[in-house]
Amino acid sequence: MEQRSITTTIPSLYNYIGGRFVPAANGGWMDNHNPATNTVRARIPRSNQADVDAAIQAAQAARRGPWGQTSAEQRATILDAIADGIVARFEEFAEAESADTGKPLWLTRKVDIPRAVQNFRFFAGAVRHDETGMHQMANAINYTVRQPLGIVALITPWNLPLYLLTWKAAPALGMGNVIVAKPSELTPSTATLLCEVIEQAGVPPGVFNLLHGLGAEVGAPLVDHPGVNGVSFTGGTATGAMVAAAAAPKFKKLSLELGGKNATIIFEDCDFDATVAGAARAAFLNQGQICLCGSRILVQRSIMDRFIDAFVEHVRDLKIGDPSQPESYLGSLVSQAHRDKVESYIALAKKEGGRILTGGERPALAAPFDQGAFLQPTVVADLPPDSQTATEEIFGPVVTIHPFDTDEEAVAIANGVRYGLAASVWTQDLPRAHGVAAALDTGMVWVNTWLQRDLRVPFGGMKDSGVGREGGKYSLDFFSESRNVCVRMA
Ligand code: TXE
Repeated sequence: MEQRSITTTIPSLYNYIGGRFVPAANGGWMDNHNPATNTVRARIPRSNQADVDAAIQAAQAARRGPWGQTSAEQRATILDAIADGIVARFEEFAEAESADTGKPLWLTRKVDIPRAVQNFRFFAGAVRHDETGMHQMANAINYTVRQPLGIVALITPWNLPLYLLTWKAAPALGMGNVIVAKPSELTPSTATLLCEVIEQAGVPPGVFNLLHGLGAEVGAPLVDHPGVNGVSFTGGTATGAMVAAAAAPKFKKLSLELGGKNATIIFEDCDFDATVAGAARAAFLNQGQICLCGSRILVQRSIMDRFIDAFVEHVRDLKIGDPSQPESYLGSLVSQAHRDKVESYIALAKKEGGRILTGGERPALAAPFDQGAFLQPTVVADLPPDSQTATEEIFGPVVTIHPFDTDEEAVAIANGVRYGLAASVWTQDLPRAHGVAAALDTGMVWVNTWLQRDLRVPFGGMKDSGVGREGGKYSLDFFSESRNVCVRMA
């Protein structure tokens, strides 16, 4: 029986285990805040090991049930039904995502929620059209079959909550796995709504389970649980290292999408106005809280002064404030604690000799947003490219600008960090673009564009930005085990 009784005036969100919405076994709760107003908007279960055990038990039962007998076509039909279910409640999802994160409502309407829908539709198609190999020998044939990986743990962050959860859940379900998902404790709402949609789309109980709570109390025991066969994690690099340390000795399949310190490389022959706008979008979309954000802008010295003037003017025009207003390009950061962290980097930048060209302060906003975690888009110049500010992931609306003279110098600065997620190159010289793209130690390179996504392409990073690739067939590979069968013919 559903346990949905509300005992306080604050709405309660629940775990979803074995098809039932339930509180944490120990009865613990924690608050969920709207960071734009610093008010409590809901409470969530503060789950722990006991809830992980219950979710894994439910998942194991579901694995043995009818889900294990479904065809790819049946699962693809369910993915399409989930997409339809999100569309039917689009506005509810968009508003919940904006309230949990503080990001503008126009952004959740334009990017977060449409992309979640697209994830399910895309992987429905990918699963329908998936092919496996056949390798013929003189006297035998080999054929490859896929089977589900089993029970997969999906651990996701707060910056693109539904977008990233569905990026993993869609291919995991499509390949026939059962799931225990753990969204960020800061952004629990859309994941909970997704459980309702998934249930209505006909996913059997126990196939998709959701646990709320803190990383250390529920994420860590989930990764560690012997019943979990694979872990797909997106989050900070330090957390990713802990996840890898727990999962590797148990030989769990692991996909890690971690942090970035991505370079926007601007050459003197770029299309100037488009580049200024592109660099600003790459720096400040989602308040700079995207692992792909271009947080270091490298500019060829011959156009440095012109670029800085135009860029700073562009950034000063970006409006910040009430996330429900369409003119607010930036909303609030995800939490007061995260704003404190970002502000500590602005202080560090000054200490390291940086010059704040614009921003650096909290904006003056009317109530209730004066209580929110807002921070002006901030541009810093004059820092050495190897300074701490210019090499560590800040994950907020702060960008540093650095000059370079030659292509080789640009590549050396771009590669001179521990991360290797993405870069963008802005030039009208195609051979130069190809040459620079080839020399960059990053999993993704955009040329004259940024965050232009085709869901078929490999997504992931090099160096400390992660292990493995997701997207298209890479996701289908991750969420399955391939078995080769060799049949002797004569
Ligand atoms: O993320 P965490 P945090 C970066 C960004 C940010 C920093 C820290 O620089 O400032 O990471 O952010 C769960 N075992 N990115 O602390 O902790 C946690 O509950 C298992 C980049 O908010 O990495 C959440 O569900 N799980 C990034 C998820 O991990 C654990 C997006 C991610 O949280 C765990 C977010 C543990 N021991 C932050 N500890 C990106 N790549 O896009 C925590 N979690």
